[in-house]
Amino acid sequence: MGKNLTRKIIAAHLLDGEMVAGGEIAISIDQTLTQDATGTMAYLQFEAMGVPRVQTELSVSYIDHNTLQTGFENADDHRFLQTVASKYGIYFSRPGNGICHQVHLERFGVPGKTLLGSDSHTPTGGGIGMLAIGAGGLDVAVAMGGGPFHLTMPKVVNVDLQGERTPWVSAKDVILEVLRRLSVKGGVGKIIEYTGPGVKSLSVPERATITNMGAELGATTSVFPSDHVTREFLAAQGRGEQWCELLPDSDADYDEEIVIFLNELEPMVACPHSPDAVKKVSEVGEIRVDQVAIGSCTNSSYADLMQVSRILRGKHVHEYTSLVISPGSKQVFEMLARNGALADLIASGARILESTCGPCIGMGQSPPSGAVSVRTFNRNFPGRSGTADAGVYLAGPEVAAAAALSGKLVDPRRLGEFQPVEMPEKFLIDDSMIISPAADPEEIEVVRGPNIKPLPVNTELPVTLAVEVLLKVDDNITTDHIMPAGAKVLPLRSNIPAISEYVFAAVDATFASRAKEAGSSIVIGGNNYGQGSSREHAALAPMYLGVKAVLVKSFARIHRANLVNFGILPLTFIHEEDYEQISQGDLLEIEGVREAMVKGEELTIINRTSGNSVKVNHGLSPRQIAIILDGGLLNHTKKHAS
Ligand code: MIC
Ligand code: SF4
Repeated sequence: MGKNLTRKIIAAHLLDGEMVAGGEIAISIDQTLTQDATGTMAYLQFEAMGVPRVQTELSVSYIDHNTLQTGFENADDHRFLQTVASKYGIYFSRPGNGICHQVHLERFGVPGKTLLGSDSHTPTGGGIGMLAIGAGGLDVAVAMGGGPFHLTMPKVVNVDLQGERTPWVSAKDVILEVLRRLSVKGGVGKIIEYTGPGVKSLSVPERATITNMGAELGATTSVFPSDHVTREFLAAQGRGEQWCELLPDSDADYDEEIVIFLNELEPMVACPHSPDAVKKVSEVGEIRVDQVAIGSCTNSSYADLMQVSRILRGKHVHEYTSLVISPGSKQVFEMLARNGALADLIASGARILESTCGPCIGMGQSPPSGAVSVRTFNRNFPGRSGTADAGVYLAGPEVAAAAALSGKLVDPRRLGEFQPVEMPEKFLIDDSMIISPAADPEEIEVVRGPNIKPLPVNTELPVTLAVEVLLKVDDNITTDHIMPAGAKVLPLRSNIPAISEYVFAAVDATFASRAKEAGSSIVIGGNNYGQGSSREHAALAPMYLGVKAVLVKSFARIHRANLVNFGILPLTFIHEEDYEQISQGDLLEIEGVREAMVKGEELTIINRTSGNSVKVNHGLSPRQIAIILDGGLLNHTKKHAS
């Protein structure tokens, strides 16, 4: 049997382990990216490693999340990030230059390279044939220092795209169909590889929409081949020489296979409050829409926004619907401005925002109470928009534009003849907002504002773990539940003591104070615990509050890795029904936990409140066990360095 593309790229970067699904492997990382909401912590960790310059082929630091400057905090963090980048050999993409994933695709992505990013949507780079993986900031810091990235060797799923889309069916509908079939946990432990004759009908930004939202499947990443479409995209970005062909072997072997007949797809939406609650627009019915938001790293490319401007040209946004548009990058924004499309958008009544994440992460534009908001984004978790009782529908740009015009959710096929947007032969190339690192790094002083507090570190795992159950939650808890974002909380990303006050705030406002009182605690959860973002604050802040372990039915990949990195023991029930045996407030104990882990013995939790006992698993590799015993990766590295 031949090799699939995923295994080819992994094999070319394999440093340790065997490529057998389920086992731990280590790969080398060619490129890294960070963004400002996770970057401050990542660079504080990098600085602590004492490496004078990044060891990667390319590292880029983007400012795109925390751009509402309602106080000094975000602006101070930007200054820290710019000086750190300059000193340590990192390119710095200034605020205004665009969303990290969109800009990276345009200006830096190279087929066949590995990219590790401190953002869960790093797999956007899979659209250009990269093996692009999201991780916690500490893992990215290690990669910048030249260290390997450890991951569980995933299964490879082939999504075979057959046929061609009919008019008004977008790339978003393709990934919504995959989400409908696989669910938000269907991709855990898997890489999704797209093949088949339908691939060539998708442009690179359309492929990137699909790989971007593979994050919502919980997949390790998603990847497209690098073909003539990729070559043309790179040439149009003035980077034709960076192209190489990358295809799976014709008889490639896959662990699983799915076939999608593109011609059978219809315009779709993901209904509140989960990206896998997918329905055809025609099934949902013509519900009133209060807000439409177009943008984000999923759907704000040049062609996306050109299509929107064509739909809106000469018409007006409905009187009770607010339309906001945030272009994905300065390149997109400037091209729209120069070709007149921006004027059409403005004339239609659209509210134009800067090229950043903006409303996607609750940085402004929260919808009104009880509103319906149609967004071209990738996540519609409860409360993420900033309005607790708003219902967010995820859709492609065509559905969003149609809703903005009619004030209702309508099938865009009603709009008449579909005019596809041609990809430009040459994109507008101007990298003046990307600052190169300093030639004389010793002259650069890293500037730290008062918002940047030192990184807290954990203590070693105790001999016996005795903890109070602080909170018991259900399935599919997101990192937005654990560590909310939004305009109020995001400026505290560099200040763990302050941000920890918001842990689980929307689930249980007493969590932080009860955690501090309890001293040592545990959280109990259901399946797919920690889905969503890569934010290590969802581990770091609970750690600061004394959370020692998390016991769930199953974990999402990045969050579990973050728990290990910060020394929180990730446990799963051996028998899922034992979830019922534990209640909030119970006192739990694992006697001799350290010794049992070293000896590879089964772990038993004794419930001191009910008298029951429950068998649990940690599933950690020997490397991870050593990290947990030392109280996290920073302690572990320090201990071994001395
Ligand atoms: C998100 O979409 O949730 C974010 C904000 O981009 C996060 C990163 C963060 O929390 O800073 C992500 O996806 O990793
Ligand atoms: Fe930014 Fe939203 Fe993309 Fe996260 S998902 S990187 S917040 S645009």
